[in-house]
Amino acid sequence: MKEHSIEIAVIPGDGIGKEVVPAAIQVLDQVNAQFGININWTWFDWGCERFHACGSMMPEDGLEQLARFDAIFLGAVGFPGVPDHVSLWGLLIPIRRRFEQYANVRPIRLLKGIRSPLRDRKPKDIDFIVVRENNEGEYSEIGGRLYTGTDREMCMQEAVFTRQGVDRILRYAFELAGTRKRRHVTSATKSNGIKITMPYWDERFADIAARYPGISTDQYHIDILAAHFVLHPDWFDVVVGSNLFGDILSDLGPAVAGTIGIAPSANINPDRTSPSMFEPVHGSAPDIAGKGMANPIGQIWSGAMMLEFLGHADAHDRIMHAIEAALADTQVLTPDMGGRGNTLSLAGQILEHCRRAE
Ligand code: GGG
Repeated sequence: MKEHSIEIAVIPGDGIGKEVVPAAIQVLDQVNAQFGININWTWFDWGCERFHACGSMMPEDGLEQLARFDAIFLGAVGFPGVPDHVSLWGLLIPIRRRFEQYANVRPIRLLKGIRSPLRDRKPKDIDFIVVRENNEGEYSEIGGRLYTGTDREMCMQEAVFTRQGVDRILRYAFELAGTRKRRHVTSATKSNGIKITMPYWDERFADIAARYPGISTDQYHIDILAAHFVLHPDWFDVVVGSNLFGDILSDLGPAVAGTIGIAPSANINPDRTSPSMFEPVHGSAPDIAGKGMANPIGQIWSGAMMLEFLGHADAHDRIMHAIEAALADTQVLTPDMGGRGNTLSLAGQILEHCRRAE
């Protein structure tokens, strides 16, 4: 009987996405073969080049095409020549929304072998997860412009916080904290300045927290929270924030852990009613695209998260061990980590460590 295959949609997208995705898939294929995981990759050339050729980032029925897959493996979106809001709202955001990938899970760890810009910080000091609300909040389509081109020109955009949307992301954060040693959730707020939606967020946070008595909590306004990420990264375990706050914190977090180049993310549909999507936190990095020097770890780690989500925790662990082992070899580190290696040499070293682990 033919073994069941896992169907993955691959969208390398733009810029360095086209470099790190194939490098990551080489590693994943190696590990899949070791664990008998049968993955069938289907590639989609959607992105800014397609936009220039056809006028849209993906075909009209793109979301319908993706719906049949078990997961989506995405590289990066955006390139000069297409306005960023056009590329993002033409591909990444519709996928997150249509498939109710409401939990954007972004682990932050100082890996052994990477130097943090924070003096004296060690791997044990930086190990937390940002849980970003991924379907509503400040990323809204409600608003518009009036009197364009006149001196009365105006624009406005409404943030949207629904009871269902806020409660489900908070519950997700508390459930996740319940699986971790420290069992602590921090809420990112700004209820002093943003006087309607953020007090509501705080109210829902207090209400949901009361249902998880075994989990400790705190909350900070986003401005001082950003400072604490730098000064006290060891305070954090699970940090939950709105779409915008979570996005900003999940760039800052990896930066204090050495480089955004290693940061992975999972856009999760927790009910598993539609495919979830796995992508590095970093974008398409046009400044280094085409030079072969992008750090492939964010993409590889995202692939490991995908395998874990699909039920293969052992494959995830093997990749993570291989990443950490590869980081011991300073020859292959990419420039963002202070080395002279490149995408292929680093991915190759990770592949080699996966091979040796068999
Ligand atoms: N790796 C996907 C990507 O290109 N992310 C860049 C980005 O700016 N994303 C915006 C967002 O996550 O809201």
